[in-house]
Amino acid sequence: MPNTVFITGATSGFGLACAHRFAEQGWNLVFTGRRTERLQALQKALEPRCAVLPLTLDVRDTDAVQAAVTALEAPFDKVHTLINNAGLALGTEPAQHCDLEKWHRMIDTNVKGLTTVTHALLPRLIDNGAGASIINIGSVAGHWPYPGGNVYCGTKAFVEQFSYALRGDLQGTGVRVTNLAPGLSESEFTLVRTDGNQDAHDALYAGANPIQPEDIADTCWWLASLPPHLNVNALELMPVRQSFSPLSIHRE
Ligand code: NDP
Ligand code: 8X3
Repeated sequence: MPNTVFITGATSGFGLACAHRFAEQGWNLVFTGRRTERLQALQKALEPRCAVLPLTLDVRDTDAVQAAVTALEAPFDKVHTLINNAGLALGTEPAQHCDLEKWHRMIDTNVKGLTTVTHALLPRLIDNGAGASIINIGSVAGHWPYPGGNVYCGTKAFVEQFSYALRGDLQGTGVRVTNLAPGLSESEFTLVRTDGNQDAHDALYAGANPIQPEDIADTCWWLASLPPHLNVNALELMPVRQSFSPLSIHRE
């Protein structure tokens, strides 16, 4: 019986690429997102190759997440890998000019949504035992703060620390946990962050040879298919053209 992967946020970017990557390997797929038409298109593209279950789901809706996980039936009931990917950044303004509603939306999605999905799926992952994996999509923003990152950086720092603590709790169950922290990656991320500003998207990625969603999908596949005695605790990836900058000093 093929393994099952549960991917949140599979309507674009990393999650979509992961769906294709795991389908190529013949895994059963449960994939989620809010945009039903995109989930249906993905189902159509993958179905001949593997068993798929598209779920229109907002990870902020706790009841809906719990109900969807409770309702999982064979061949999707045993979940071998969870890719906690659904997430977003909203805005690049300094904290003092930010919209509180956007801050709350990031926390509700990146922190509460991710923990809700994890909580719901833990019993099934533990049931699977050795070799099961939780891959949490953190970010370089989780430990490299930058101006305008404010709450987004905070949510990804949560993902990192939650991943380590979860790993501690899961000691003895065989379930692995990884904080996968990508840097600059080309997806719909910047369009979402800037309210659909195509110029901002184009300017950010121009000439930077950024990470592509397929790179992250390959990495997730590598993590999920490692021998069951190995756990990658943390993995930070950047494009070669992205690096560090000096600390800033304000002088009077
Ligand atoms: P995309 O915007 O391309 O994809 C985001 C996905 O998350 C979409 O499928 C979207 O689906 C889903 N999503 C967002 N909000 C919700 C919600 N409330 N409920 C369910 N699904 C939701 O961006 P990326 O692929 O780049 O981002 C994926 C993850 O990677 C995010 O967690 C992001 O923070 C992280 N990341 C991104 C980096 C980058 O530079 N791009 C770098 C490091 C980390 P839908 O809108 O249909 O609900
Ligand atoms: C996305 C990467 O540097 O834009 O998580 O915050 S960054």
